[in-house]
Amino acid sequence: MWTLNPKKALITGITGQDGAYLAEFLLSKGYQVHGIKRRSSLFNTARIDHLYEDPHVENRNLILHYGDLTDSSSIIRVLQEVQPHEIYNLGAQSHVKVSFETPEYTANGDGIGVLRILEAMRILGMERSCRFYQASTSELYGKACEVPQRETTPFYPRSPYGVAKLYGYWITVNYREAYGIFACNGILFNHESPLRGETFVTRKITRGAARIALGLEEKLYLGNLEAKRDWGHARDYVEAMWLMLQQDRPDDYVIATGKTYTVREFATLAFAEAGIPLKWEGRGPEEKGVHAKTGRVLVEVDPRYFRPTEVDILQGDPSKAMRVLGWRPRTTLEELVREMVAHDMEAARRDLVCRDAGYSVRRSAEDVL
Ligand code: NDP
Ligand code: GDR
Repeated sequence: MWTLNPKKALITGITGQDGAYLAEFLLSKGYQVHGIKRRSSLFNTARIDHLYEDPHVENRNLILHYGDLTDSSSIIRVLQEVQPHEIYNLGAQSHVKVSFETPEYTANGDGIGVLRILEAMRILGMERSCRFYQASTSELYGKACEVPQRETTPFYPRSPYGVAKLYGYWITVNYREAYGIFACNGILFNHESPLRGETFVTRKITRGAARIALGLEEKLYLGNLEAKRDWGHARDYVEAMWLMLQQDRPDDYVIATGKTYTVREFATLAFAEAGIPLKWEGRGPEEKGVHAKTGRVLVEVDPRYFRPTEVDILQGDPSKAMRVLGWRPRTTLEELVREMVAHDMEAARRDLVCRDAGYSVRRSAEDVL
């Protein structure tokens, strides 16, 4: 619902998974939501198309601006034009494996990009009028020296992505201390949803399981099955971002479920949910997931998906966020898997109809993720 002088939020990365959930959440709270999107040769707003409003209509609540975190001038221009009360910096090259291929680009967007926004706030004299949220990450813990990880656990990032985000974390703390900006780091552990990018492991698995179940594909290739992650639902996590900016004092918070599972366990749940139960045979790179009844090989390990340096175990301790923000994770892993598999079964059914009608169906152009 549109009101006079609504609170204005600016989201970088609005076209991503979290941007879409956060935009929907803030709109439901009565915000006018502005988003920065990058120019792309294809439409890139699929995740927020349901929120889209005709640009010819006045008093819109969702407004998109072209910009890029690697381009200071665009950041300054959008901030000046919008004069937001809250900025959520979600934009990033967010794929850990890709960051090994594009380390400098990742450092520029994910590290210096944070500085560009904070400097823009200073240049425009917005230190007191605007609050800032930085999308920090459990990847900061990397080779963690304690489990579960909490706000006080030392950082030891294990990828160019993690190192770039380390800069983003500390520049946010520094601008809070140096200039009194209300700036918070949300140290979010992995969070997933049907909107998750298809090359992150959970979505790769739920999509793969659905397509194998319907006969669109034969097999799924994965990397390190031993990696353990603390997986929550993105819908729950965007609420924590907002809560951080509604407090009396700015601070940094771990957001996690407190539980951890291996990639193998996630795959077992997802394939069972898709109606093709798995059992595991062999060890290491020879390990295979076979159909529990027919013995057909459905999952194989391919070392090309291994990372040069891996993060073995992430498990967060969200007790500070629970105590101070009153936040709790609402979705169990089983519920998350069910929702993702149901979504991907539906998408696979659509592809099946197209294939049977003679249209070509895209498999996936990704071969190293
Ligand atoms: P996505 O990869 O789904 O979305 C990233 C968004 O950033 C997209 O909108 C993308 O645009 C945009 N983007 C990328 N590069 C730039 C750039 N140079 N300038 C402007 N925008 C850019 O990530 P998520 O939604 O999953 O994550 C949101 C944020 O939270 C990221 O910063 C991520 O690193 C961080 N994070 C995520 C976690 C998770 O488990 N999901 C956990 C902890 C932190 P386009 O659509 O054009 O590619
Ligand atoms: P992550 O997420 O690196 O934790 O970063 P991802 O889902 O890519 O990997 C999780 C774990 O699964 C292992 N793995 C595979 N990963 C991918 N992508 N593809 C595979 O085939 C595969 N097989 C095994 C990985 O090695 C890893 O251990 C995500 C991103 O959203 C970051 O932006 C965010 O900061 C962190 O979560 C918290």
